[in-house]
Amino acid sequence: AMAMAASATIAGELPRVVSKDGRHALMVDGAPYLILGAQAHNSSNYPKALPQVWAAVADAQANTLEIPIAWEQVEPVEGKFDFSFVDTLVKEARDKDVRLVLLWFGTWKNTAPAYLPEWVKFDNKRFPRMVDEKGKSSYSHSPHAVETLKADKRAFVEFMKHLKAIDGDRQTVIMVQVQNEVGTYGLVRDHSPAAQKAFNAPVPAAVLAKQKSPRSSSNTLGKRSGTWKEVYGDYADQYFHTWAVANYIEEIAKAGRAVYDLPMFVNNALRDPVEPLAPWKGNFASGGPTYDVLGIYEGAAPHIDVAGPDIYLHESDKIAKTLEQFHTKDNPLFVPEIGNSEDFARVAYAVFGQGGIGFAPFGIDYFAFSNYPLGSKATDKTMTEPFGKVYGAFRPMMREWAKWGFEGRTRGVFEHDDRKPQDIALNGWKATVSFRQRQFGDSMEKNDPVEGTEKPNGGLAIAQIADNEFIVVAQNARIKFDPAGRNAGKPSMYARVEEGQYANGKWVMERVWNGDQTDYGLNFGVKPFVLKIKLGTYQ
Ligand code: N0T
Repeated sequence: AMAMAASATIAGELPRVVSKDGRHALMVDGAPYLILGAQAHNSSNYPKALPQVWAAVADAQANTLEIPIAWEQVEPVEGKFDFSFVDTLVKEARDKDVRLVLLWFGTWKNTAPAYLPEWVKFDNKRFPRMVDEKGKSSYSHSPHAVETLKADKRAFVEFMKHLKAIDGDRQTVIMVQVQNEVGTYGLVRDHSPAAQKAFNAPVPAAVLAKQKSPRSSSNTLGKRSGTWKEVYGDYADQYFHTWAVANYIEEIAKAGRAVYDLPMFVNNALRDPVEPLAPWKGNFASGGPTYDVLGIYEGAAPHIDVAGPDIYLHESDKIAKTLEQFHTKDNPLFVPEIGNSEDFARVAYAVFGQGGIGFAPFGIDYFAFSNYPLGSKATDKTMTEPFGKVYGAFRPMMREWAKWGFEGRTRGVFEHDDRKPQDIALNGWKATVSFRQRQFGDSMEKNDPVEGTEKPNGGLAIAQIADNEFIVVAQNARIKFDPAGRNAGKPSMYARVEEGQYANGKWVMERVWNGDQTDYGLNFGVKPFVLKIKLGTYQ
């Protein structure tokens, strides 16, 4: 009955992000949905580019495509709108049975004004850029500029109106990203007269309610209300700029949702996730939704449901830390971008296992443009294949998985650079996940490493679907179970291990694993698959 309920969807219900007990779900057609995502390249928002995008999306087995819609493209002449690309895109997505997440490239794209229509780009009087203490222009537009906000908002509202008109009955488009990687490099905040005035005004109550002041020796004032400087000390410039950008985004998101109420999110070009927190010193884009200021976005931008990390850091400790930092009781874990090189594929197990709502490698697109060194050197099937393997295993049960995640039944790990085993605490059981193991035999042979495990590429996600029952999907990993908690100290063994898959909400068994296949733990090789495991204890 549980499985049936998971697949019972209601077409026509608007997608929304729901939260309960610190867990989150993206509801699509009335039921939790897992974004097995893929993001197209930055210049693939034209009809002629789409065939190469769809081919890559299909090979990656993605169920959702993230793709830009640029302000320059929809309003090339002020007040004249052209949504013909959106029409083509939505039609083709329906034909391919792929959902869409649209990325609004407006005032800021990677902090910069590159996607502004020409009539905005060069009219600094009407659409001013930020200025430093000496009045020198930054490259990046000011979040305090009334006319820029008005113009961006108008274009965005037209876009949302159009979406509602063509897709309001069907929701091919399930989410919208407002701007892309906002913030500013090289200048902590605007110093225009309007900005100065706001900087010396009291911090808005909505921000105070959500954003604590970091306690440190460099930040001694720490008042609970007052001006930005009084409340946030040495962090005031960054926090103020963050509020200004968040506020600008909120105005746009709110106006867009008033016309068509789709979930909306922002993405972040990360600051270093592991170095000790310190005031901005040119080391990241000030004003973006970095992990340390998610409270400002929550307070200032209630029409934004999620802030997601764009992960291009290859070090496993930094990736793990980032997943923690962007997963809070107020912020669902959603990875809107991650590099498209093979090493990132295993991170999907952690994101899906940790209750994340989605994951999307960047550059899943056969346009001959390599994203190396952020991502893969390859632009062909060798690039999409590692993601296709993972998505292929999750896809038939993505509705079940998303529901289990929302219920708090799932856990997930990815292999770290140290290759060490990782424990997973379950209800009544402890699982140990180890890597570089042979399928048959007990310990890793030092001089005989397992082929295909030269670099870390293991991952495992587990769902506890009953007291002693689990669904496990994994690659390049071994899992073993020991009794714990209510079962602690009892001898145990497998009651039954089935390989199979979900189909239309029902588990379909393909074979029972036993003998050599279970004697040394349950071993997953290079191709992911799904096991349903029942454990038992005796006296
Ligand atoms: C991303 C993408 C695209 C380890 C880069 C990443 C996308 C944007 N920016 O291909 O431009 O539109 O959101 C910034 C990565 C910063 C460097 C990290 C060093």
